[in-house]
Amino acid sequence: MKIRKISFIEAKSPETHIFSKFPIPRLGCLILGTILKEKGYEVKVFIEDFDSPDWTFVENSDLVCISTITSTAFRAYEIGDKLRTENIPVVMGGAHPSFLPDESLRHSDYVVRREGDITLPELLRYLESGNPPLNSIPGLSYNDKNGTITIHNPSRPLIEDLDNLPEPDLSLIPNWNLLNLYPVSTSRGCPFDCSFCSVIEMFGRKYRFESVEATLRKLRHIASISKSTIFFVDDNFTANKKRTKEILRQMIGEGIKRRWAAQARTDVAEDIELLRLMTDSGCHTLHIGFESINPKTLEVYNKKQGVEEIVNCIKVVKDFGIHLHGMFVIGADTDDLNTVQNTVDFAIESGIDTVQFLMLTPLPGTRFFFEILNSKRLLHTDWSKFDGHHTVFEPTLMSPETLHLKTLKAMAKFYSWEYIFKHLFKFDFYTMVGLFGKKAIRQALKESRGYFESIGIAIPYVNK
Ligand code: B12
Ligand code: SF4
Repeated sequence: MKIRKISFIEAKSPETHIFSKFPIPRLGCLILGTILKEKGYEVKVFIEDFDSPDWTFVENSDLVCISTITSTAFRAYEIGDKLRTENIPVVMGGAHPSFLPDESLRHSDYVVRREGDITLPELLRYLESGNPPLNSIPGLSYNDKNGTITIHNPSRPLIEDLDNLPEPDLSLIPNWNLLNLYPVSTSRGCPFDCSFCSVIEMFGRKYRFESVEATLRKLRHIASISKSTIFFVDDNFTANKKRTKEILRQMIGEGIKRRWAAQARTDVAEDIELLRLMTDSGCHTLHIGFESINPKTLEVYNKKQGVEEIVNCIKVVKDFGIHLHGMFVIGADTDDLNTVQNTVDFAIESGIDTVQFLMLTPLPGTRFFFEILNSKRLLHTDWSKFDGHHTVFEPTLMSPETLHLKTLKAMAKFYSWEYIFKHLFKFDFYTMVGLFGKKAIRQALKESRGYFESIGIAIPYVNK
């Protein structure tokens, strides 16, 4: 089979989330698209959250590659089903197909499990020349010729040297320069092991990072082509502080002073030199998974961080003038109604700039998923609701409706009019997040009754 044109689609969720208005592509489609472009294919990447795909290009492609997480899986399947009726081969990858490949294979021809950087080019070689044979490609799942037996080839070891990967070419996305945030990845994996997180199963607990020089090469290039805020999508940008400091020192030294944001843990507050370098190099916001202010829940999550560290982190980071986006996950078996209320009161009092109160979600591939499955507490498998904004399992100390409504109301309490007015004079990206957050929560509250009715739970009332 001759392959020339390839489309990548990052499927979108039918539901809105706090960042819906400010889409950031995941880097999967972009890295894979760049690898294939460098091999001479004509590639386009469509991020549905950002813009609707050019269906003429897609339907004239020789191969369509779809990336999906759990909440976007049904949309990915809808696209896969449609294209396969047009006899276009479909490959799926990402966090959801990696853990439920049998399900994804009902809507695609091939599933690439976990990292696709080597597996996908090998699959292309097979499709074009029959070599290497399908059964020798690690990390690949597919159905046999009759479509009766599903074959899962052994897993592929994770990539050792990230420096061998190309810089993702954002221009593969039509109108890419309209994106507010420019995603950059400098590492993969996370040394921690939180019970609800799928990153470790996907990318491993070994923290793999590219060399300082490779990161700097990317940053120099980005600085020359885009003015957008850089968002380091690494799960923990400061897991190796010595390396992070070196990157920041060089950014400052070379004058690559850009506004940037990153994900980190509370331990950033223990390193004043690091925080100083962050401020001096343009750090605007740190996204930190505080997860809970209930000490028992932090233990259940295996977060390896205490409430004192959270309190200290907020104070120290804010003293450095860095904005904080705090992420909290509510609904552990140790959480009750008071936890929800205490969490929002804490977030307001502590001065965190923006928050996400996510409902604990059993994501396929995680320890928590198996725990909920085995204890038969999963309410349904409508994956579109596995987005942290819906309760999809039976909590222990609250009803599902209580967890759902009270968490949404906690978000509404945080993004109050008082909050909006306080931030209005800045009118920056985070004011916009606040404004949009308020609107999205109101909508989510409105839809709550319909959601619970659809799963056979009647809720008596939903007030504003
Ligand atoms: C940046 C980010 C965001 C951004 C942008 C999200 C977006 N466009 O979806 C923001 C902050 C908005 C966000 C929001 C959410 N996120 Co988020 N996010 C990430 C993060 C940190 C980095 C993504 C990234 O670029 N990774 C690096 C690239 C290289 O990895 P990749 O895209 O997965 O691609 C590799 C493989 O998966 C595979 N692959 C991927 N696609 C394909 C396709 C084909 C055809 C092939 C062959 C291979 C392949 O090959 C790639 C290269 O090796 C990940 C964690 C992580 N480490 O991935 C979480 C992560 C993706 N998010 C997650 C979640 C749950 C969410 C939310 C639902 C909740 C929330 N946190 O608010 C929302 C939903 C957003 C939506 N799309 O609807 C989960 C998803 C797990 C799951 N099973 O669903 C993750 C894995 C984090 C976690 N803790 O578990 N997120
Ligand atoms: S939640 Fe964060 S710290 Fe915990 S395992 Fe996942 S990426 Fe690592």
